[in-house]
Amino acid sequence: MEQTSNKFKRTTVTSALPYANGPVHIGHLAGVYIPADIYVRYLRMKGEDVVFIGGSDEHGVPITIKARNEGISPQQVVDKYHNIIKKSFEEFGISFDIYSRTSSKTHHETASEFFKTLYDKGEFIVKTSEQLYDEVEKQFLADRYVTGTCPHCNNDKAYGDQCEKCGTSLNATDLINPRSALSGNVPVMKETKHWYLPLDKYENRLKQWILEEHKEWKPNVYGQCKSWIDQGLQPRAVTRDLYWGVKVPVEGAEGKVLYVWFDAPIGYISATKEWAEKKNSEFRRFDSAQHKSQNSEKYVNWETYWKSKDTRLIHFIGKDNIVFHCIIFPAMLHAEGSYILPDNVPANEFLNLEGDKISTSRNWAVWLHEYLIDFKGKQDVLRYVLTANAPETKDNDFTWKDFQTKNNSELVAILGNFVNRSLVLTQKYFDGKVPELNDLTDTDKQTIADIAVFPQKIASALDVFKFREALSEVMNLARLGNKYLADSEPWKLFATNPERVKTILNISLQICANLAIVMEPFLPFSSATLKKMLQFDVNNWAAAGSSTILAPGSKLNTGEMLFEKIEDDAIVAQVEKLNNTKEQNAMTETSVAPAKPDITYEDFAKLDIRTGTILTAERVPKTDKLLKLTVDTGIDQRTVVSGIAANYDPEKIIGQKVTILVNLQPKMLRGIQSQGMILMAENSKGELCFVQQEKDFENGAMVK
Ligand code: B3M
Ligand code: ZN
Repeated sequence: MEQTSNKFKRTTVTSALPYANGPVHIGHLAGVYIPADIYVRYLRMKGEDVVFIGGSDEHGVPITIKARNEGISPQQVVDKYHNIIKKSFEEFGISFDIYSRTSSKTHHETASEFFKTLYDKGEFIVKTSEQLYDEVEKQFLADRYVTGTCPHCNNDKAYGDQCEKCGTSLNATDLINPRSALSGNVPVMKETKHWYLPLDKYENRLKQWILEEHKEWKPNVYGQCKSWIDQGLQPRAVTRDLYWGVKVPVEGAEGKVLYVWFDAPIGYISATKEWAEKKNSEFRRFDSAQHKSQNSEKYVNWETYWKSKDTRLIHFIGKDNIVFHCIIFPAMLHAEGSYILPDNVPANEFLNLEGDKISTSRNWAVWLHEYLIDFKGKQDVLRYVLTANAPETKDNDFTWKDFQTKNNSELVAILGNFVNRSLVLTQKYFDGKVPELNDLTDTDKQTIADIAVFPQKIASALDVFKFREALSEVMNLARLGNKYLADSEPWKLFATNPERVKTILNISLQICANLAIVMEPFLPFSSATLKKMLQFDVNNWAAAGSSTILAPGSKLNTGEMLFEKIEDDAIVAQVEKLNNTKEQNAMTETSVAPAKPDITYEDFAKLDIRTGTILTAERVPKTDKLLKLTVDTGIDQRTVVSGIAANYDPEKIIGQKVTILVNLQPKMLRGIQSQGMILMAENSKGELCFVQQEKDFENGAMVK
């Protein structure tokens, strides 16, 4: 058995436990589950000892709120979504060794014991504080149970922990006009007692461990950790006044449960226990059926996967979970004392959808279970697009147009086309049998040498969690195949030199076999189809790189296609679905448009915005909306076509002070060249107003 490195004998891979208050969407897949699955499949192909843990996060306030809104119990909510999520992961080929859930008995026991251990060791501090309380419902209000007006954007439906309009995180006490989401009553302040994990006490250890010993972590992860640590760590409450969750197992804690972020990561441990139990009971059943003694070697012990120094622990998560996995959970494990800490936490940034933040509550998402129906059998297309576009170093955008392009011009035109040509030609010339290899030309030799280096190139990228790069190398191997075929033109040679064609097709088919192996972690369904076409069954990374995988004379299975073109109507249907969502949201949402994804300062600094004055204005003939303006920008006097005619009469805005973007690429509008854009504010009713200056500055002053 090969080893990860000298230091490690096995790997425990966890993927964030999705909240069971909604289905899984493409953001989850791109950020967490696809990279985790690629990584695990790759390790398995290398023969490594790896366990892949997943499960539903079934506690927390959002679940109780959903239950209340729908008039069902929290258990009914989590049952419903756990089943949808689990089934869609299975169909999508996320190859968990176990997909568990935090409402399981094992989990309740495990989380409870964990708390008890820390409690008995005296690791917690107890504090009494004042929290918002609903006197009608006789209940303390978690932040999510308080709504009110956001002090930043005036959204009157902000939650006590966050405003979903402007994205600011809040404390319930920040809200203007706070109300209980339960009764609508104004809450009062009341004393309550909670247990805190003193993160400050572990600060030095965490600092040393992350900032000194894990400089290799991804910059986005390392940077977030550093900023948390630099700000100084504070004790964190790990209990809540709530009825839904793992009961706090000590005296004087009636009516309290463990904070969901305390119990959820312990869910990884509980799931590992369940996996080991299940595996061992299968072994036991097998051994007793065979009348064998219970051979200890193959039996697994969950503790090895969490406590052995030669185990490597890796958490796949999204960026909003970094602090919990890099600071709080490690602090818990450290305080407990017998656990290893994660070796790496390759967190991803966010994936946006058609330019907007993905949002479960606003239904702005591509849901996995729906995709699996709308694009039946096309799991690998989504796996491909989300990996090629993975938000590894920055937020990225998913668009349906790009999905179609990546399928049609990459999967179909490069990978599928190469495989198809190799098989069709072999069918045509050699009755679908792998031809033998004859004398090699220099090009053949070079191609064989090139094939040999791909597995290592792909592996080096995977080893450092660069999944996009690894996938692009897989495609480069297909490109190599296409180029080899195109350059050697076997179709022109067959009449005069069939022996030469045998060699060319043998090498092409060996490239196909190599592709079938190295694409398995990324595109497991297509890899299986390709192996069936090539009639071989090797799932071993070490076999890749060879140019003698397929034996001459062996029969191929033609007639199948790896990928098919996606037509416009399928894409139009998806875009329409999103447009419907947008319309529905516009009807229910008040005033403010949702926040756009973050940009960098560099992005902003590219804009050259100036103060200016409108010198002339006239209607553009045959349009309702357009005015042709001459604007003095301080730099020059120029023509700008502006869509404000519905709101402003041309005569009335001559002399108007404006703010103008001057370095927008000129554009022809109704035969007039427009140079720049006047900045306008638009409210929810579609009314416009000028963005004005408070003082009368000269034209050309820069807006920064
Ligand atoms: N359920 C948050 C999330 O889905 C949370 C992750 C738990 S991982 C232990 O983003
Ligand atoms: Zn806000």
